[in-house]
Amino acid sequence: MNKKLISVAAVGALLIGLAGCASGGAGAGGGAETDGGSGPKPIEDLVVGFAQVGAESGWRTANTTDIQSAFEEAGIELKFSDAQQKQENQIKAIRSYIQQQVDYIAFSPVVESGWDAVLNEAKAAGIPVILTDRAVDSADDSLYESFLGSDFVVEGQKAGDWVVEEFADADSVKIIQLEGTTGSAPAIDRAEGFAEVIGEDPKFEVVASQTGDFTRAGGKQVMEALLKSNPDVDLVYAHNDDMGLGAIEAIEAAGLVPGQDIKIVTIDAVKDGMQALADGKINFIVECSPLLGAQLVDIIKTLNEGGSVDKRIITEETTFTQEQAVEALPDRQY
Ligand code: GZL
Repeated sequence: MNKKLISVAAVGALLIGLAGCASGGAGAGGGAETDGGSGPKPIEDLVVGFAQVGAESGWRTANTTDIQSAFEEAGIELKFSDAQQKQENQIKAIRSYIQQQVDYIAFSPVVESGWDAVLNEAKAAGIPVILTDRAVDSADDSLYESFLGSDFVVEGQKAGDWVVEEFADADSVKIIQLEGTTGSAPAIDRAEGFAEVIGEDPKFEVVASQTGDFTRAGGKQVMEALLKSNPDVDLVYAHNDDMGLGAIEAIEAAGLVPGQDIKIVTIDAVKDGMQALADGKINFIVECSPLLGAQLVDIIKTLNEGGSVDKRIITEETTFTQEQAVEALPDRQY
C-alpha cells in the first residue's frame, strides 16, 4: 500500500513541476525566479500593467507622462488605466491585468487600505507587483516587490520646519490645512509630519483642516468656506500645489493678498506651483518628484533578470524658496 501511495505522489509532484515550468510564459510571473527558472524574458516581450490613480493634479499628469515615456523608451509594452481617483476602478484594472496574464503590475494606490484581496490574487497568479508613489497599509509585504516613492512624513516635516522659522517672531499663528485625498498615504503622512513639528509650540493652531482631494477646484471650494469662518488665518498648509493654487483664487476673491496677508506653503513643486512661488503668491514649496518612470523600468528589468530589489526605494527631492523658484523655473521638466 505505502509503495503505491508514494509512486502516485511522485507522479503528482512531477506533473505540478512540469506545469510550473510550462507556464513560464507571459503572465506566469515576470521574474526569472517565478517562471520555473526559464531565465529572463526578452525585454521586447515583457508586458506591464499600470493602474494610475487618475488625472487630479499637475503632479499626476507629470507622473503619467514620465512613466509612459520611460516604458516607450525601454521598448516595454505598457497597458495603462486611469481610475478617476476611485479605488474600485483601480482594483478592476488590476484584475484585468491578471486576466491578461501581464508579466508585472505597477500601481499608485489611491488610498492605503483595501488591497490585500486583489494583491493576493496577483500573487497567486505569479505576477509581481510594484507600488509607485503611494503605499498600502497591508501587514503582508510579500504582496509587493518594492515601494518606490517619496517619504511623505519627511515632506510634512520640511513644511513644518519652514513654518517654525518663518513665524519665529509671531506670538500666535492660525493655520488652515488643506488635506489631500482622505485615506491616502500622502494625506495621512504629510499631516503627521507637519503636526509633529508645529506641535512642539502651542502658538501654532490648526484652526481648520479639510480635504480638497488634491484638486485645484477642491482647494478653492474648501478655502472659500474655511476663510469665511476663519478670516484672521495667518497661513495655509496645502498638501499639494494644486490645492494651494485653488486657495490663492479664494484668497484673492476675498480681497486679500496671497503670500502676504495669508502665507501659503505647499508640496509638489510642479510648474504652476513654482510660477506662483516665483510670483510671491506661495511662500515655500517642498518638492515631491513625479519622475518615477526610469526607476520603475529599472526595477522591472532587475526582476526580469532574476535579481532582487529593495523593498523601499525613496526618491530624492528638495525644497524651494521664492528666490530659488525664479532660478529653477526655466529648467523645470514638469
Ligand atoms: C504624491 C502624490 C500626490 C501629489 C498630488 O506622491 O501621490 O498625488 O502630491 C497628487 O499632487 O495628486
